[in-house]
Amino acid sequence: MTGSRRSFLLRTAFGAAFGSQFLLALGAETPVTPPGVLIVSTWPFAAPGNDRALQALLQGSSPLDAVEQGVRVVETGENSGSVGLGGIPNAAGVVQLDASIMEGRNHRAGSVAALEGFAHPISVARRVMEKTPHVLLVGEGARLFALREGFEGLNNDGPKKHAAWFEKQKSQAAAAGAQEKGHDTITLLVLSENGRIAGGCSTSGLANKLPGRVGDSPIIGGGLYVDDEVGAAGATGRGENIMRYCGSFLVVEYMRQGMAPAEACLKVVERIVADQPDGKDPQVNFIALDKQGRYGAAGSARGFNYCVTTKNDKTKVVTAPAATSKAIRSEGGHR
Ligand code: SD4
Repeated sequence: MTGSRRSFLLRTAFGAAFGSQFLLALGAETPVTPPGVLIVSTWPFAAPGNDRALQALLQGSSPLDAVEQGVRVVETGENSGSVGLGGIPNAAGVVQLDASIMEGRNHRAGSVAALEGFAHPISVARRVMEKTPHVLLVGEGARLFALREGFEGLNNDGPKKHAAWFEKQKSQAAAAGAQEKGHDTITLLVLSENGRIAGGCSTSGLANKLPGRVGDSPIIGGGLYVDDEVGAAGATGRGENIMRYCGSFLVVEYMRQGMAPAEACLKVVERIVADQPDGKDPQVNFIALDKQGRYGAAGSARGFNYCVTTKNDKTKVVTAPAATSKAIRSEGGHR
């Protein structure tokens, strides 16, 4: 069955059973009343970030400022998943953070990966975008750049812990693979009244990951993609299963072909699910908005909730539809 046919059937079935309110809750076809201000983000813990981003937009800030301010709130917030100060250590016991930021008007983007010793990787990512000719800085280079730019550092005992971990590995048969215990990412997308779009992403990634492991979040097109001509998309979940499909870029490209955000997210999730040889849940989730002010999301399993804010509505938590493919044997999200 094609994605659009499946989504048509889903819409018809849900519509008949629950009426149009439920369709709205799924972020289906209804655009926000123009002129649109729309903020969409991953997971309920992002709600304070949406509120901050809305406040910034209403005060006349750019979508890029709104994204940065919104993500920063979550990077310092309590119960913010594995974001910013809540970052979960890697196998060496060191927190390494990934983040990206992107503007849809001109496709400017900045990222940092495996950054140690800073609470706000989103701001360092923005500085990479604005102050360097590069898009992505990693590891020690990113850390030195952040220091040079005057960002306030946290206590960083990473080098000592890394050395101890690598020493220990030598006496063991093989380096341990990344053991996942829990992880969360904030991805926050903003559409402003004048139709400009921006997005940001921030996380420590997988718990107990190998030192130096980089997830999808700082990879433009993987964890985030923004294009004012179309819309924006972002991801959360197992980064390896997001970036090897260029997941967020693919969502935006499906929207460019005419799909609504909800349909485009589901289409990408279904493609990834169908490609898993072991039939296991790939743990991928996407959110998206388009320039008409529509939004949507989808997850490879049940349990993915996201936040939506408009100018007139308070931030609400919406449940994303899950993939329907038989390839998934277990359900329950990845948290
Ligand atoms: C990563 N995608 O580093 C991130 C983790 C995440 O919800 O989103 N968890 O793979």
